[in-house]
This record gives sequence, C-alpha cells and structure tokens, in this order.
Amino acid sequence: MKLSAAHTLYYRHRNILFVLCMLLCVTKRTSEAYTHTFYPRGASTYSGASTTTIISLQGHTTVRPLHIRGAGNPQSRTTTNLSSSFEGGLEGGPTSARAALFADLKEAQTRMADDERDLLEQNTYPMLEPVPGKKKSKARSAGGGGGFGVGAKIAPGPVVSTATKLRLDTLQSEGVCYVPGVLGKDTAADMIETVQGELSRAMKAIKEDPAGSVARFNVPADVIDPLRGYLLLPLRDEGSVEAGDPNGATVRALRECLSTGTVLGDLFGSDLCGGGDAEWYDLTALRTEAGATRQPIHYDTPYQKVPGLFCAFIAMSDVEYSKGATVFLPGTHKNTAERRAFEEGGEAKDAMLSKKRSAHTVLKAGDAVVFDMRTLHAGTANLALSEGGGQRLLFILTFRNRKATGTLGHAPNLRPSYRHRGITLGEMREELDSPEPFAGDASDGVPFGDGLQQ
Ligand SMILES: O=C(O)CCC(=O)C(=O)O
Repeated sequence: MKLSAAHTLYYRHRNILFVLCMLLCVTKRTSEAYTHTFYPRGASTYSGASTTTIISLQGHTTVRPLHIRGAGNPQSRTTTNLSSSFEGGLEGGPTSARAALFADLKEAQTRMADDERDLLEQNTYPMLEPVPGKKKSKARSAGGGGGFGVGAKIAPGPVVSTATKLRLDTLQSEGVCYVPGVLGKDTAADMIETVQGELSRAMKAIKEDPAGSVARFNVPADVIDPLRGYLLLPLRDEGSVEAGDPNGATVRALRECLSTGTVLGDLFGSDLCGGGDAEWYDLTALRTEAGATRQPIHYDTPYQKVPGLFCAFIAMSDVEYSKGATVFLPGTHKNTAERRAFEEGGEAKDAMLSKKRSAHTVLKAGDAVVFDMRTLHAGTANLALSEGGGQRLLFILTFRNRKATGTLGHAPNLRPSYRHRGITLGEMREELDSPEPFAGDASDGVPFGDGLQQ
C-alpha cells in the first residue's frame, strides 16, 4: 500500500515523536511547564451535537480522519473552532504559533495512540474488583488491573478493613485498583451540576480575561482543546459560597472521599499513599466530549522506587466504554522488563504492547479507579455521539507521598494559590470535620479561599 507523504514522515520519525510525546506526557500536568509542552490540558467549549469533530485552533485546522475503533471510519465530521468560541481576544491571537504547534502535536499523538490501540486491543479487558484469596483473581486472570497478588508485602499502617487491605494490596502489586461506590449517587449527581456551573463561570471569566485561563484550566486560552481538558476546582464551589451553604457539593464530595473510615479516605490515608501527612496535589475535573481522540500510553510521574503520587479518577455519571475509558497496563509501575521496553520505545515497546494484557475502566456514577501514577495508562477515545459517545466528567483527587524524594515530573494540578502550601490530607480532614470547612485560614495563616487570588 502506498503511504501518503505525511504517513511516511510519521513512520520514519515515530520514535522521535514517541520520545517527544513521553516527555510531554510526564510534564503535561504543569501549567508552569506548559509553555514548553503544548500538551492538551484544559476544559473547553462544547462540541455540541456533532458526530465527530475537527480541532481547529486559531485558524489551524486538522482535517485528518479520526480513527476511532468501533465508530465508522473515516467519519463525517464538523468543525469546532475555538477562535469563534472565545471571541473577544485570546492570548496568542489568531496566528499563535503555539496553537498551530499544539494542533500538530495533537495530531501526532493521536496517530501514536491509534497504533498503540491496535497493538493492545486483542488483550484488553474490563477492570474488575479484586477478589480475595485467589492466587490470580478473576479480574487479574481476565487481564484486569484489579488483580490480587497474594503474598505481596503491604506496608504496615493504620488498621484497615479487609476490603481496604485487599485494595491496597492490589494497588501495590498492580499499580491500579477499581474501587466502586466512593461517592453516593446523589453527591455524584450534585457534582455534575456543580462542575457544569464552575465550567460556565470559568468560560465567562476567561472570555473577559484570557490571561486567567491557566489558573482555571491549567493551559493558556489559545490551546484549550474543545474535546478534552481539565477544570481546576475550588475547595468550596462558587455556587455554595454565594448561597452561604457551608456544605456545598464539593465539600460533601471531599468528605465522602477523604474522611477517615470512607472507602477512598482509607486508601489515601494508608502508609502506601503517604498517610495523614500526604500533601494535597490535584483537585480537578477532567472532561472529555464525543469525538475526543485517544491519548498515547504514558505515565504521570517517572519511575522511582518509592511511589510519589496516588490519584483517584471518580466518575460523576456512568461511563460506558464508548464515552472513553482509562486503559491501564497493570504492573508497569514497577521497574520490570515491560516497563523498560516501554522506556526503550520503538520495536521493544511495540512488542511489549502486543503481548501485554491491559485493563480498561468501566465506571458507574460514584465509582473510582485509584492508581499509582507511575503506572502506564491512557484515556481511550470518546466516540461520536451516534456511536454512543458523550460527555464524560471525572472528579480527580491526588495526594503526594512525602517519602518519595525523586522528581515527580509534574506540578500540582491545583488552582495557583492552593499550590506549594503543604496542605495535608490530615489538615483537610480536620477542616471537613469542622462546621465551615475551608471558610477560614489554613495552617499557614493564609485563607484557603478560591485558589485564584495570588
Ligand atoms: O482520560 C483519561 O481517562 C486519562 C487521562 C490521563 O491519563 C491524563 O490526562 O493524563
């Protein structure tokens, strides 16, 4: 088959692209690093009821067909133009080189991700809950990341339930664990409404002042991706602050996720994840829309012996595979041959991926996947609306284990004035136990506030 010039170029240079993409993936969570990376991070405009989408950033339009498994391919598509969504002046202006670079990079990443999907696809299975007392759990034997490695040593720590111990064991041996029911259904539903409200406020704010984009979306306005992005959240959502409600949806969600004795709180509070001293690191919502392409396989923090970052992706509504799952490569948080093949790239990586059993999340509203951020993973494509795609909203919490002293590779995914203050899980728990959480000062004498004041 004759390859187009673009394909030929891509195949010749895909190893270089791979290294570039990995560097980007490691640093992409940092707004500080953003000017060097152009990785798509940020919430965005809605693509509307399109079947598929072309990303058009500041006049630079990508017209390549999306190659989404399970969706008619190539697909008809509509164009979402960020310039028109953010009329009134964007950082960088309509000829922003950064926006053009972003679009090119995004296209290259999608090609790489599609190749990886083809290699992984035969061995990808839904992630199941870990099952106790089996050498290989159902989940694990099905390739699930929820496998339970009997005999894996677990760090001693606070007394925890058998279920929590099983999850910790799984997290330690596989690097990832499916944890159902961390948020009540009502709280999850309230969070959707709250995040939608925060998103409209943030959009309005950056329309008036595009320079505020990094503080709210973690990326400059001219590279906001209409189909995939992060929204940095306040500890108390604006709606509840305005209503004078100390127990708004975000506070309730944090209580259900972080308090001692809760399913997720007991994981974050474990010695493995850093205990009460663990530093609060991410508070964000991840949104993808129908037509969002698959991400390349990546880790969020490079390998170091002691795991530095643990993250929970919590579904605010049911997420079918067609809306985009997260696919994990269990066990790749360790310095194994598989992990080294990934780092080596090229044929070694392809050979590893073609044999590797991977596990993708299937989350109902309120369910979470918790992972050691050294673990290889990727967001899969959110299909066209006609193929079952649609908005996916994840509530994300991350804590840093202070015992890990090596480089973490990314800055906190937090609003700017929440960062680098050493706010701990323990301190957040005390606040959540108080009558007016996060309404006053933190232990450093500075107000928690909305995270935006500098
Ligand atoms: O979209 C997902 O499920 C995964 C997102 C992710 O891994 C990332 O943005 O680093």
